[in-house]
Amino acid sequence: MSATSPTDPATSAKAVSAGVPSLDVDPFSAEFFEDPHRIHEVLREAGPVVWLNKWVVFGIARYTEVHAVLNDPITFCSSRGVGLSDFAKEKPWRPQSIILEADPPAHTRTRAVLAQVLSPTAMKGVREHFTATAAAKVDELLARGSFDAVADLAEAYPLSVFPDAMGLKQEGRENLLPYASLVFNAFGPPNQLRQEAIERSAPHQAYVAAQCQRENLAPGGFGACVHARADAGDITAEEAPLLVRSLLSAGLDTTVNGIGAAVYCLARFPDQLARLRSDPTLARNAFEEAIRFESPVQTFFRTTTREVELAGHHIGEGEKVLMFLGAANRDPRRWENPDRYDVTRRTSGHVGFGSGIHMCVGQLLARLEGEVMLAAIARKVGKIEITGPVKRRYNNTLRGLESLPITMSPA
Ligand code: OVV
Repeated sequence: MSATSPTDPATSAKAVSAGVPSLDVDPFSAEFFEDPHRIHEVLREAGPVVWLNKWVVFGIARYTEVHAVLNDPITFCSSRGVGLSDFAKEKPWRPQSIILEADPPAHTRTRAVLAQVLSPTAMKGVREHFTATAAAKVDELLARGSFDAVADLAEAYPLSVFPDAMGLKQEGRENLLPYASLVFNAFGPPNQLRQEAIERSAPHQAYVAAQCQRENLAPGGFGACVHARADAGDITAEEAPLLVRSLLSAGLDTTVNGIGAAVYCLARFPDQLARLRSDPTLARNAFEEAIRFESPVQTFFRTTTREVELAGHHIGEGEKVLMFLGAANRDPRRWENPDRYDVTRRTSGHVGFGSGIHMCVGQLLARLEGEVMLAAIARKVGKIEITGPVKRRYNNTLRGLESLPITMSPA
């Protein structure tokens, strides 16, 4: 694959005028999903800003620029969508998210509501149950010995705690992962992954829309908590179901892929499992490092609201900028030995949860799930061995596995 190449003059004019190197790589292709790291390096080395011919957008893969764009949300807005599609030019595939796809001041109010629903105090209320459920899951899996770490652990554990914590009824929960997969595929370009997901989306969308209604959310759950904020006057009764929808969109598949990343790391780096076992208090940092190392959320876009200089390059108004979070999280300009999974690394500053005003509002819930699962593994598991073919799952935004056959032996 060539790093740079002559390009179609119609699509490259903006890049040429910006003096930006243009590349033909497709970051939403199976080839890229199978091995993003080599091409991430090509993207970083080509320059601080690149032009991606395939999708006619700017790209940034270095830590400094990704961090800068995330922290200038007025210039690099979210309200025109954080996928490839520009909502100023195309109708969104579903009603726009009122938190993810919003800018200040509208965003400030909805963000405050979800931040309160997912606050440290709210985490205290579920921590004990999440911890006991993780311990029981690891005991069950140790008794089985050999299993699929994706279906039986990375999916099974969040599915055993998150839908209950939301207050969802039992019926229809099989729609949750397909719906989330659809949402994250839909941020990508109009490739087969996105188009097929949207074609099959009607039953999943109908399920989620119904579960967002107040009467379908059990008292005490996160869903009911969102609706309670409408009573308090913080949001309108019409906004509450849309914020519940954000929790159902972003709250499950992300932690599935985060926990999956952590188990895959511990399986590949036995010395790091040994270090974690020697000090289970490292569990929370071991999870954070897995988020940096694998970056379960690989990419988001922003749209420029004005002409802007980025690393000396001119970008016009209304341009999509693709941020490679996974590449920034392994940028050797920022990280020492970036390709090493190190449970004792100082992980702060990684952009796996984003940065700035849109930084993951559910990060405490994600970290709680990751920490208690890795703490249970640290205390109970002696060895993790990969025992069969590792299969990757393809998604336009999420990085993770379809299958990870492992054998876990007790400590
Ligand atoms: C962070 C995220 C991902 C997907 C969906 C949403 C948010 C939402 O607000 O719906």
